[in-house]
Amino acid sequence: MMDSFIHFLLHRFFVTGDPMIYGADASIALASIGIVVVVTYLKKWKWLWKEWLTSVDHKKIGIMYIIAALLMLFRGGVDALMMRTQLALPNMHFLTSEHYNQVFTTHGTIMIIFVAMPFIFGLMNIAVPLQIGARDVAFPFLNALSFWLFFFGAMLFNISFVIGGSPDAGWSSYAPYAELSMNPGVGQNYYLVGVQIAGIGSLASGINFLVTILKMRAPGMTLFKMPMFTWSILITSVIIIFAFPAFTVALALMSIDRLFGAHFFTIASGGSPMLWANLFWFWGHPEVYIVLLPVFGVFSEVIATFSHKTLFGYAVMVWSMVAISIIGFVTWLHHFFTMGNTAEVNAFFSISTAIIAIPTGVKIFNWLFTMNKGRIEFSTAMLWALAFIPNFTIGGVTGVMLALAPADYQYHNSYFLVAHFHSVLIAGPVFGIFCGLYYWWPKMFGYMLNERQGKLAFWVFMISFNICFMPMYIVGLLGMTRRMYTYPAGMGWTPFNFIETIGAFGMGAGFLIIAYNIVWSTLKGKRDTTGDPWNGRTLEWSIPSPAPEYNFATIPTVSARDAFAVAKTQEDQENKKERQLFQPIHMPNNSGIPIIMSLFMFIAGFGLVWEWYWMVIPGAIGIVVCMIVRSFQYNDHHIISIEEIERTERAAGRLS
Ligand code: HEM
Ligand SMILES: [Cu+2]
Repeated sequence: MMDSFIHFLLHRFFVTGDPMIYGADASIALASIGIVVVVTYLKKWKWLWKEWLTSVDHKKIGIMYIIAALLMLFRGGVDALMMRTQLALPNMHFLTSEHYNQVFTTHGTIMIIFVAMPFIFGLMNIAVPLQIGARDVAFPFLNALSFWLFFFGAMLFNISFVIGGSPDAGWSSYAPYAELSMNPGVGQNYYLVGVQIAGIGSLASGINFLVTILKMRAPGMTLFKMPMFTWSILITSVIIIFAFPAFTVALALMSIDRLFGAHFFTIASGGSPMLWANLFWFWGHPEVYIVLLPVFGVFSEVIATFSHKTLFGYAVMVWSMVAISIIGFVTWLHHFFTMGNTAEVNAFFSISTAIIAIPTGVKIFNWLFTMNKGRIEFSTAMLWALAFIPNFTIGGVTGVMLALAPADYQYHNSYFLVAHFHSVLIAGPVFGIFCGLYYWWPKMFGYMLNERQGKLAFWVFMISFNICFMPMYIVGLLGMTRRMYTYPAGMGWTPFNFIETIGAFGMGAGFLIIAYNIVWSTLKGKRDTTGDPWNGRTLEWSIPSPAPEYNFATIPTVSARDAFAVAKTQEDQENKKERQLFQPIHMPNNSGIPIIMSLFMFIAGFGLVWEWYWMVIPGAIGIVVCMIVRSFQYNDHHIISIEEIERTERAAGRLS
């Protein structure tokens, strides 16, 4: 009994045998102990619980998303560097083939679902309510629940590499590779359950932000007076609501296959692996726009602000995003042109994919015209936005090349594809996220990130990005395929691979400079006392930095686009400094239920992964109990008095 238990622990439960895993075990243990010791020493547990872990404030939730995403970016980046080390030279023995499969799977999944998504959710949490003159999102409690579901989903996915083993069927998790017969063990279960839990949170966020933007705008802010970032989030929310259910269903069906012996995606008993491919990409392609449209919004704000001009072609920008979101739902099949569709079907999806380039190109011209004759200020945020344009265009053009179905038979699953999707995913979401971070950082924390360090990080990262990915296009055309753990010498690939690895480590260095910049600026950064460090155009810059709990002491009335830019010129003319009339403000109470309920989700999820139903049942009961408790909480608001508002506004220099 005891023997078999120990055997289970050493051979199935803990991942053993690899020195890198022991290193990871030790660093996870040390980091956890370190955090507990520091928080206990500083007596900060209560503060952490009351101010952060139970917060329903969109600004704090946004910050927590961004911290989590930065940590996940570190993990995904370490995965990337491990792959690039293995591929630097032919016949390397740094990773085994099994380990390499796990690393590209966790890298892809983490980068898309646990890095790009939470960064986007972070930025939208921080900026959208402030841009529309609201005091919070429509459903603050649900917003906290979304965050914690994302967080515990990510944790569940991440522990796989020390407990039980990582998934290894690729981020796209195709059947039959991902099915039980070919993929025994718990790794793939971690993918299915971890991503599912996070996905429920994402779907809830989509609903939350759709309602927030439709119902909570300040008086006078019609849809066509909204800032472009808010527009991008409105459209993204609609895409989330239509796309995520397909993924939810696909993950659930594959879980049923693996855990309960069904055959939805296996040929046995009449299942179909193509059903997985279709459901996955029906979510997966729109997902690309879910992480891309928001950064189009960020770039629009940043380019207008630092060109000191209003955005060129506002309505065209909006309609092109609407077009992208609709066409984005009829292109999914371009991910499997080579999997046996008829020529007619391939032709349809080839054309629809190429058509998407039109509205995207239109937006590029709008940004260029916005800068035309503008007084351009080369801040760090603006540099990221400027670099996005050429780098992203390269990804767009190579995407159109891949969209040509007959040609795709040549490029498909080669490094040309790997280079293409990193061109769009890095020059788009990653540049956009860094751009948004430098832009909104003062609004989030009340101090600026150092601009000199920021520019250094920008140049290091941007140049290294090109060193890393440009050779991949060539080596792909020379025949090197993706998901290949090693290659022989004499293929003509070695110099390209070596250069790519140098670029990858350069990108790692760029990221470390950003991390350094964050730490340095937290200690010594310039304070933003004005609330408007960039001479901003939208409402978030009209309130103090960081914004008070209630955001707006009085809800603004909006009469034009670029509401704050317009208000600033009028104030100058009339020079009015009249005393504002405050009203008491209702704000939602903090709640421990989102984090506790998500923890139960984690417990139930862990039980499902291991098929331990004695663990699933208490987890499920806990979830239901949380729901019942919540439904009896009638008094979930508190009131901020006029005196307190006056005190806060005076401290921020807004009242004399
Ligand atoms: C330092 C930056 C990065 C480097 C050096 C890098 C490198 C790589 C490499 C070497 C592969 C595996 C190629 C293969 O064997 O098939 C890969 C796959 C992938 N990467 Fe990255 N990557 C980086 C950043 C990103 C980012 C930011 C994203 C998304 C936002 C991303 C998404 C993906 C995806 C989805 C895959 C496919 C995984 C699969 O085949 O299942 N990567 N990356
Ligand atoms: Cu696609």
